[in-house]
Amino acid sequence: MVPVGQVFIDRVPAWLKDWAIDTFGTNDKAVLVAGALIVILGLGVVVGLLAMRGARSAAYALTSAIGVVGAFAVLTRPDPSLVKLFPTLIGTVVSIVVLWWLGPKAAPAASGGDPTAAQPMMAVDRRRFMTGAVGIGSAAVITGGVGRVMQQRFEVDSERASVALPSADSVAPPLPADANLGVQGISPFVTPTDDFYRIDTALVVPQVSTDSWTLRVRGMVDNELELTFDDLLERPQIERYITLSCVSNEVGGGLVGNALWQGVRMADVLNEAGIQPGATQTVSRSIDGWTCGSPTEVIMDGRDAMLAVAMNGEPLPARHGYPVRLVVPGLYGYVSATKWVTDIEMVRWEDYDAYWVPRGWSKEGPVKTMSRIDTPRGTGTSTGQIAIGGLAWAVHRGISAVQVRIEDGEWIDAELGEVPSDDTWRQWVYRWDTVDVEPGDYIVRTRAIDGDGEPQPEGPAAVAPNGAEGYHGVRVRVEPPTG
Ligand SMILES: Nc1nc2c(c(=O)[nH]1)N[C@H]1C(S)=C(S)[C@@H](COP(=O)(O)O)O[C@H]1N2
Ligand SMILES: [Mo]
Repeated sequence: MVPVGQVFIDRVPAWLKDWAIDTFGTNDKAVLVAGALIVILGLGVVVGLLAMRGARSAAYALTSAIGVVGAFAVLTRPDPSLVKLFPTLIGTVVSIVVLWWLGPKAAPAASGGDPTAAQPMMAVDRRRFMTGAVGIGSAAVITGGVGRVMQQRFEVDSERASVALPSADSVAPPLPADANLGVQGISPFVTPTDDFYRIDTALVVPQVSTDSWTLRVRGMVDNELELTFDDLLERPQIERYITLSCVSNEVGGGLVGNALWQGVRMADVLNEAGIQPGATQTVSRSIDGWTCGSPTEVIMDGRDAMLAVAMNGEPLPARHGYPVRLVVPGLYGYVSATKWVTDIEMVRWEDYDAYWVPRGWSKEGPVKTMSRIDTPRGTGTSTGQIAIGGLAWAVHRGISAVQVRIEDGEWIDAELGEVPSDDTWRQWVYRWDTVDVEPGDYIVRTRAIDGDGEPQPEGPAAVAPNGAEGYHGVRVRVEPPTG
């Protein structure tokens, strides 16, 4: 079922996927899994009905067809293996055995000459059918990967716990004292790993062991490289705070986070491979076949683009790309942040379009300047001094100012938190004194100005094809003063 779902994810038209993400948020995978279970159960019922109606060969044929589709889905995934075929094969065989088991017992009843016996025999058949359906359903669910996935997850988690990370040769600039302004409701400057958003096309988180992991660097290079995980750990390590954001993040949304990343500069590795002239695109591939294309110029321009092995001081969690992922400050994740990366190929810009490009997203994806209000949010009401605050980012250009506007008033500068570099988001707060403000509802908006003095685009623009634009606004209710 997982491979069938994955093939579905990779083939569905972009509009359907966007609709699913809009409707179900980042729970779209859970919905897909639930949907697939319902389809499997539905097919089970059809098979059962065919068997009950005496169309036994049709039941066998449908069961086998489902098996063939499942096997096809497994075999057309990247990295097919016999082990991955087992759940499908076992599921199909179990289903056929159940059908066969239902058969012989029903047969004597059906051949009995007494027509009045048909009613009770039918009831027995139903009971048997229910048992059979439950059997088929359980077999599908159990062999469908749940157990296998859990088991593998635990395997990589325990391996991850024993990875010894080298200390960084170039440590992150120290976190300024007021990177966090201490305002309740603003997301912390460093996003705790467990709260960090997750976006990828993988239905099941790939479990990649450091023992089997290698990174190939190939294509338009003078010397192909193949690095093991140990090779990577032996190289000079940098450690940097970098804000990562998703092109699908709506204005005011949460598909953005800031972490302390550790790893090896991509430029060091690519220089060692020797980039040939004209290799304007750096294509990276994940073990699950997902692909990503970044401008080589951006990766080589001196910024801290890295092959990351750690996040917030620990080996990457499986869901964030263990054992190695890319992080490139200033580019949206879909054009830079390949998780479970195993392959880098240098090609010409015009020679290749990565995963999201034929699906309607721009080939280039620089992060757009954005400011978000974290507090107040929702229906809270306030009196006196109201702290309006949040985060703003223009990754790699930096934030020089954040402004707030109440209704159609003037833009007022907010107070800014300090940052360790231009590659992170920045906290801000505006303390609105409402003592002389008429009680009522006010729309409060924010915008940022980047490090080059460019104001945030007013938009509005949708997330597709290259990132949302617009001023985030919230409604703030000012209450009459009490006492
Ligand atoms: N292998 C793989 N890497 C991937 C993706 C993916 O689908 N597969 N999605 C990218 C996108 S769109 C984003 S926004 C970031 C998100 O990284 P995170 O899940 O660690 O927050 O990962 C990027 N890397
Ligand atoms: Mo993304």
